[in-house]
Amino acid sequence: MKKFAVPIILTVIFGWLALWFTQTYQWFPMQASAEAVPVDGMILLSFEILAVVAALVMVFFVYALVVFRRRPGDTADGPHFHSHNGLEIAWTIVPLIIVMGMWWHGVQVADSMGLLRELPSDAQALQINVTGQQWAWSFEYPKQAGVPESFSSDRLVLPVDRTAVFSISSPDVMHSFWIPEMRMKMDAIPGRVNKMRLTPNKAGEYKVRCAELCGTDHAYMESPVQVLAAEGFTKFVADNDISKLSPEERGEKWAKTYGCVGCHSIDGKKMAGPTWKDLYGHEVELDGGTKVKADEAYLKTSILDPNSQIVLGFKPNVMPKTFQDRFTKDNAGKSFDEVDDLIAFIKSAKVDTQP
Ligand code: HEC
Ligand SMILES: [Cu+2]
Repeated sequence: MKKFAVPIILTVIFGWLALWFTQTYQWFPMQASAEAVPVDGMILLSFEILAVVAALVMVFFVYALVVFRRRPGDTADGPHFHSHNGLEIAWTIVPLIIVMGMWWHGVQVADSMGLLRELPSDAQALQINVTGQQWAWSFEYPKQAGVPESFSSDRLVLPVDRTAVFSISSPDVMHSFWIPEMRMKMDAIPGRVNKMRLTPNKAGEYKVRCAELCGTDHAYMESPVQVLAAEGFTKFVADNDISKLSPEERGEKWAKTYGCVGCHSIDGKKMAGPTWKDLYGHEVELDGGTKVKADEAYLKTSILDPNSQIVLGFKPNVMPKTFQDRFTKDNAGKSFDEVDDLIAFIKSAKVDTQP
């Protein structure tokens, strides 16, 4: 036993140092949701266990390298050892128990967040439909307590301390909905709706990011998140009352909520799609050489049937072909036409008068 005294003392010292570092270092961004606490607890617990295991392995490893190194002139074989059954059983059973414990803890946390089975629905919870598409997020607030009329937004605004249930989907490829400060992350998968619940508990400004590589502009696929006190949220709902907007203002809103702005600029910048600046009333050169005038009819066809005319220098099948369906589905019983509104907005992206 005496020959193990030094490595054991070293292990205790280094294990303690590693543990101290793990607990002192700021690993995480701020905690802005109730879920952040158990998530961080789980990560920290595994870091702590890893710190102790790393100290144990590294100390014995370095100790053996140094103390049992071959001395000059020593050409003999080392002494022969037999394995030690007690030790082997111990280092199989102990890690097994630790890993099973971590697994059970993880299962409990996942279940408490409603990831393993559908939780009983919470009447107070705010329901929000999230769409991730190439390369923008949009948020639809269906009619419910506190939301007299459904509306959509390119910003995610949440009341503080009220649970929000997100129904997340995608019309094109896989994306992943993630607000780092709130920890939880959920994939947006075409053809299905994934649910995630979060209770933001700190007012402030955050960002939704896309955490699943989804094409050219994946890195820019982020949207602002605002967590507001209850009055601020009520005001946000009132500001989104569509009946108060002009067609042009509505068009700007659609361009954001339907993610057009992820591919089209109004300031001349070339993105995945052509800019809308100076588009209306001007000639557009199409793939194949024909020229057409960008009048209302042309814009309408471009929006509803994007593949019918491809602008020179751009690719077909980039612009989604699903807008017609989404407009009808989202705004049933509406008194406006999204396409007319969008055209009004595109028309407003005129030449600026600067020299
Ligand atoms: C994923 C990227 C993407 C999104 C999102 C997108 N578009 Fe496009 N759009 C394109 C591309 C690429 C083209 C050029 C190829 C073509 O003509 O189809 C285009 C072409 C157009 C044109 C013709 C432009 C011109 O210069 O002649 C219009 C108008 C248009 N889009 C409107 C919209 C509207 C309105 C939306 C939102 C409801 C939208 N787009 C969403 C990529 C996109
Ligand atoms: Cu994405």
